[in-house]
Amino acid sequence: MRRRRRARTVLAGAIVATLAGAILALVPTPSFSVQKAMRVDDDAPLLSAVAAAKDTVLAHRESVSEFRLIGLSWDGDSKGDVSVRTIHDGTWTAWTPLGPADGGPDPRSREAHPGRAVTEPLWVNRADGYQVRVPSGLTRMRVHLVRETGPQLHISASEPKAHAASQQPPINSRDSWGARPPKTAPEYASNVQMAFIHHTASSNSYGPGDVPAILRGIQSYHMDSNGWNDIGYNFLVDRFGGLWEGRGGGIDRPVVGAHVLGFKTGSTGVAVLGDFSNGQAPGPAVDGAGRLLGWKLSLTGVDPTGVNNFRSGDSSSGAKYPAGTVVTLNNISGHQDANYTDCPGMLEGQLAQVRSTAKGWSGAFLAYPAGFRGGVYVAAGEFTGDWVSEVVTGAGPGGGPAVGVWRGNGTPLGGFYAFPVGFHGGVRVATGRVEHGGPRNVVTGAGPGGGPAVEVFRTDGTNTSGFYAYDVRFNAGLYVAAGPVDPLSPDEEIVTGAGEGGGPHVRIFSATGNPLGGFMAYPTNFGGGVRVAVGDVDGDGIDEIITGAGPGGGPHVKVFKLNGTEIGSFMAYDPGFHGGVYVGTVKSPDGKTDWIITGAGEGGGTHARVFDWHGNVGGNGFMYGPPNDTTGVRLAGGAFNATVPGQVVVTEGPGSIPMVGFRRLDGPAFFPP
Ligand SMILES: [Ca+2]
Ligand SMILES: [Ca+2]
Ligand SMILES: [Ca+2]
Repeated sequence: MRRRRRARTVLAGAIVATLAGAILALVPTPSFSVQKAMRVDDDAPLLSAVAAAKDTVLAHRESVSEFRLIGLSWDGDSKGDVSVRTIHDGTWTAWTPLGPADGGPDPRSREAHPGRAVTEPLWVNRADGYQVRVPSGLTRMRVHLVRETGPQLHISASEPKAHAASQQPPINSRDSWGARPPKTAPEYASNVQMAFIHHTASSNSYGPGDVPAILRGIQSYHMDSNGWNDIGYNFLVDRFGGLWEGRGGGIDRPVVGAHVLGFKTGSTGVAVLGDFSNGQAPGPAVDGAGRLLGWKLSLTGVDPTGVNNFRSGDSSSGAKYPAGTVVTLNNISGHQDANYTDCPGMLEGQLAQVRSTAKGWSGAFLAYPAGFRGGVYVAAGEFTGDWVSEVVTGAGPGGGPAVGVWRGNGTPLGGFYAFPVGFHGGVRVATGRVEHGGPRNVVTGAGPGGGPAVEVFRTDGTNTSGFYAYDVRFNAGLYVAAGPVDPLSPDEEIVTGAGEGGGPHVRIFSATGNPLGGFMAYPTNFGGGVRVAVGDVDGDGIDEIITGAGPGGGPHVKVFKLNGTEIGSFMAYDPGFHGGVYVGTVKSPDGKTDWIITGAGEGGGTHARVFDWHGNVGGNGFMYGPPNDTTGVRLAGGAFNATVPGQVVVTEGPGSIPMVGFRRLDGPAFFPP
């Protein structure tokens, strides 16, 4: 046995800094030019009959001061077809229909202004004339022209803000688009339970530098023409994937918007800038909406792929769901799911992708830079004396041997390299009180190419011991677990399982490498490797050793005593699944024993299951990722939040973002304080 000590670099700060930098790099920084405040001018044009179209009248104005956004209003209800075209430098645009502005505040709210119909605003970029076609007989028809006027704005094109230690994506603040303050203080709901996606009537060819002006134009129209308190949407997403704070009041608070009749309280409204009536929303915008909602919904523990029952508060005539109606809606829905509208156009068909992306970003925190796709190994243990578990992560293949120690809310407690910096085979992790008389340790095992090295650390990176678990030539990698499996020694033990390409050899050691036992967990010709966990599954006060077969072997889980006696054996998934199975343990609800938790290996869905040691199903289990996710899932049990029963920390395999999430045994996400 060999003992190795080397200088360890504490990485917590570096990991966080790299993380923030990687996220910020994803969004292009818009270029800003001279910008001015926006104002709505009301025009009352003369109307003339249209020869070719009965019951339609036309208004025509040219050589007016430049305007950037246009909309109409009249007394009474929305009726008939309204369309508009504009002229700039002598060139007319095509006719564009203007739908009713159906995303208003609830009829009885203080923002409602009944008695006047308003169309959606249309962003025209630059125009100096217009024609509108409207049904004849409209009373007090007005054309609203939003113009850049007034004082020049000093817009700070600063980098959008992101929280380094959570998955909050960078969001451009209201200052960055020159928002006007709301007329009165914002209203708040008790929480956010769902999200609605919208599109906006605007060109799909705007540049990044146009976005602040578009937002100011929409805000002016909503405040001055619609009479609302502020811009109606809580967030806006541009076609480049940039995220923008909409309605004021705090991006992480349940600000009541004015975006969907009957359901605005307790929902958040996200508008994608563009008209998707006849085409799909661009990929970066769909991705941006997903990343935004993965974070926003996570603040209240809402599953982005789930459904729930919502009660309409819409008492307006012609409501799709009259007040009091309970409607089952996706937690991320399109505007048209709640109101009579075509919004958000073909983006409605892309909402599955938004939900799926949101789910991927709905974990508690990123353990490594967002672009890292090597997968994350995970363990849990109590390091700080507060009875609340911490999380230990090990980077998967390709990522350098970086280990992180985290509070459940993503605050880093420690970080270090478990092996030489140039090693990229991945780091498997476990926790246990293995160091004689010492604190709880982090135990690491090298992935493929790292030799049979096991290392023992304290959370500050101090390397207290290390040894080779197998023959020095063994290079297939190994899995580790730690716990009190041998009652004859005062400290906890380290359990190793040979990796893919090795035999099914499980060994037990003291922290200094003193061998205490070993056995073959599967037939000796099985070369798929053995994942290991420990837990007292039979309640005798001594931990058993749980094994999960690696790839090629079927999802075979076994339970052993220290001396190799097999006391349990079952298939965790369909026997035809050969992607391997990860194992862990979690306290059973009565607290008397540990249950076995399993995660499907790579190639499988993110299916987590719960068993007792006989293989009886002990809980519902859950799918962690979206249905089409085949990265597999790794997990460890712990006590991360005193108010939540049966808790696991979850990560995914190669191909997924390096997110750490938390689930109850019956599936719902939760977020440690
Ligand atoms: Ca703790
Ligand atoms: Ca012991
Ligand atoms: Ca036991």
